Amino acid sequence: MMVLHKPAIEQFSVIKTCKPTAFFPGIPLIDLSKPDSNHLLVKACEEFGFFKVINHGVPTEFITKLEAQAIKFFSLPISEKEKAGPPGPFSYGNKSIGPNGDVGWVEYLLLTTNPGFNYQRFVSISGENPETFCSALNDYLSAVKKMACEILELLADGLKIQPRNAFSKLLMDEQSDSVFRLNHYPPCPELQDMNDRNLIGFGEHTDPQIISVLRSNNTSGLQISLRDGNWISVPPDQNSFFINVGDSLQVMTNGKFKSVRHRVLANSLKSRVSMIYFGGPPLSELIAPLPSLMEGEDSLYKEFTWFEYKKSAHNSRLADNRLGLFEKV
Ligand code: GA4
Repeated sequence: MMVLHKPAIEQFSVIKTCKPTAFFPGIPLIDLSKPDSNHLLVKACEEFGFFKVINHGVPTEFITKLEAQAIKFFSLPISEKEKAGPPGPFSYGNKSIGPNGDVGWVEYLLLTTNPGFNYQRFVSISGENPETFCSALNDYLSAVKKMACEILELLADGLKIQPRNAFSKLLMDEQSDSVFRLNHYPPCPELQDMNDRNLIGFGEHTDPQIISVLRSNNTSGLQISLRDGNWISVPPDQNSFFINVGDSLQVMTNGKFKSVRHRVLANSLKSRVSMIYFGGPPLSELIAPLPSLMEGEDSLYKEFTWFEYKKSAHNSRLADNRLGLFEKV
């Protein structure tokens, strides 16, 4: 019998073509230590739904420690990593994203950040003392959540919303339904011979939550879609955080802020490792425009709880316009 040895990439079903774009120089850069940052944040959320923050207050040590743990985990043999669970909510996943057939050139760990969640099942397999992983995770998550809340409070100031914790209290709530994701995009050497073609690491989508805080190593790949629909490449910066407006914040601002469509392309030579905190509200929270932002206008959206939105999101494909179902016609 003849055996065909196709290169792995050709067997892989997610190759898409698109022209590579040069790094975009115009990503809003917000210095959180500056007094005018609230207005710049509002402008960035209106124009891009995306920005980069510096002077963020998250200790470098917390970032490097967790990244080292993540790299260690992803370096394990696949059989070991798979012990962290089949793809599904809150476990290890490889190539398969979400429950509806989406795939990408990525492997990941997806964890809930709810208090009391037992991380041991995921981390005890790294051969390391699970306490090391857990404490790195907890240190990182509390610092990043604090920064996310600071940003949401500055946004409330910039929008003249009272009380200033109108958004941040949803992340601070004990019942906050937030998620944390560690992504590893392995290098794909075959890409070097494929002019003008790219491999999708994580397909285009918007994040359903309120706000997402992303940190990656110095490997490129992240792209965002501008209002005109053009895709631009975000220059990597391992010392900064990138912030995404999520669908829920779009609704709470009655469309004043737009959630950003983004995706990640695989790199031919370097591994990309990213860590993303998705700040979400409690499941029972009604997601609706804040009255002070309505200025006599009607809500653009039907009323729904975060539970309802999340359920609907989990029935959707990654690239779907999830908010479309909740827009008033
Ligand atoms: C996109 C943002 C987060 O990564 C995520 C993703 C979730 C998943 O991986 O399970 C989803 C996706 C994300 C939205 C649509 C559904 C659900 C995959 C998917 C196809 C964890 C989230 O909250 O929503």
